[in-house]
Amino acid sequence: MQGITLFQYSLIYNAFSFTLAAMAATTLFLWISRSDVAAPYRTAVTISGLVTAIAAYHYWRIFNSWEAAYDVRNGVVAATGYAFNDAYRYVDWLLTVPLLLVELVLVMRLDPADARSKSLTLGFAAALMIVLGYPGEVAADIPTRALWGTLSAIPFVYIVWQLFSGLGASIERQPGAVKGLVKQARLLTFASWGFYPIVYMAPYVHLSGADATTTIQLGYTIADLIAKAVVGLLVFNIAVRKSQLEAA
Ligand SMILES: *C/C=C(C)/C=C/C=C(C)/C=C/C1=C(C)CCCC1(C)C
Repeated sequence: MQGITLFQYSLIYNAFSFTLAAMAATTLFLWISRSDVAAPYRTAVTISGLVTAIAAYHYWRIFNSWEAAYDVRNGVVAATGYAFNDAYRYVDWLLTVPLLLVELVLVMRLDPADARSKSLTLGFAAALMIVLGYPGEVAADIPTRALWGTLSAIPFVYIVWQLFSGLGASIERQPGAVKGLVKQARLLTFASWGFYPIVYMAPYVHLSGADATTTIQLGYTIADLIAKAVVGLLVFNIAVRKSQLEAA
């Protein structure tokens, strides 16, 4: 890639490093605090920590790949010839996106049959969305990017529709004291997930080269922090509240 500035290089370098630390710390917190919630919610908290653990691992790989792709000498950044590997991100999403939906379904504590079928259909739609997005992400031209992006948007729309209609009814049945928090988790999920396709479209508006790379990497990183770490902590909070309610 041509002409990445030292500022752009350092911004992404530091964003990856920060995110690696944040994901690892969230994992530790969630797993250590697991015993603070009642037994029916422990799996939700374990899975929240698993999501941030998988992300921490991939940010470590992404960070190393970024470092290997450039050489910084006397304030000048030059490509080393080693490609920056975008596949880590998509492999991460393939694992974490279905788990994030399962985490939401579990903390709502639906009846077991309902929870199983919702986890399966939502998990499958999420995996399909990621698999269809990847060929577009690595495509060299805009029409190919747009084609796969549009295909990937079909399962995305299905998931959003399920979050608001299918799970909507179950959210209304949540105890009053946590209904607000569950709605917050859903809204934060919707807002952060909606950010990914927007970031994906950066090259559509004539952003290219280092500017496109910087926008895409920074955008996905911020969205990951919210969708995984912040939502994970919110799910933990919901689990704590529901445990207290049910104990009383
Ligand atoms: C932790 C990672 C998460 C929550 C990733 C979510 C990713 C998406 C919602 C991606 C969606 C995409 C589209 C809807 C179309 C364009 C291609 C994608 C894969 C960026």
